Amino acid sequence: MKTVYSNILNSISEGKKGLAVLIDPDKMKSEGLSDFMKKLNKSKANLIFVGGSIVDDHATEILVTEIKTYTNLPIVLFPGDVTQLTNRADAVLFLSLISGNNPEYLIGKHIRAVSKLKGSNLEVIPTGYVLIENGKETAVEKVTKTKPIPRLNVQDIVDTAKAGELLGMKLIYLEAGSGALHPVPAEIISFVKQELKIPLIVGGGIRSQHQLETAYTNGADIVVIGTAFEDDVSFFDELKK
Ligand code: 1GP
Repeated sequence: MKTVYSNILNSISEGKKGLAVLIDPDKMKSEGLSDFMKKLNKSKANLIFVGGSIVDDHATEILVTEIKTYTNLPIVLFPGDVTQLTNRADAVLFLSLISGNNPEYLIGKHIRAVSKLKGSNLEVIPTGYVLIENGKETAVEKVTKTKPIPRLNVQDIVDTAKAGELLGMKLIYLEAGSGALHPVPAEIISFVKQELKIPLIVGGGIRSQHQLETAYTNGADIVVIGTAFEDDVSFFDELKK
């Protein structure tokens, strides 16, 4: 059953905020997964994103299969490349990097994904991915060879997100980048949210309960956190159910 997107919409209509834990197959070691998942299961997290900028072939499939043995939470691929697609997950964010001008990440990789998605049960969720400057160069920037939108260019960011919605995307993801020095500023989240009718995801550099709440109160429907949990698994304790 392809229910990930409809569940996101239902949660929003019930006034519930989402928390997605991002697990990078390149960084998560198999021996640490059991403890990590125990903590995750006791936390408020309601989605698991799996992906990274640079991931070995098959590492995603192996990790997703292992994660499934610990949880029933939906597993959503957040792929940096076509090689990360696996049928074992529930859904995939079909990301188009609309803040950049690299055709490979706007449409190129998507074309190559089609043959892999044919006959697959993955729920495909078209997502406009908007990279915002955070104070340092991030992996996304290096890998995609695109520049983030400067954080002071608020109108550009708002218009980019809105253009994604008008193109028919079902989610907008405002990304400061993994391990960002500064998360997406509150006012940017707020201005983007005011323009959008589709759900808004915010991620990158969120390391505290306060930053999480700030993103929520300014309009994020789902917040994505990866690095803070990787660095210190006890952060889950602050976000218990
Ligand atoms: C990165 O938005 C995600 O793509 C999460 O970022 O690792 O900084 O939490 P962090």
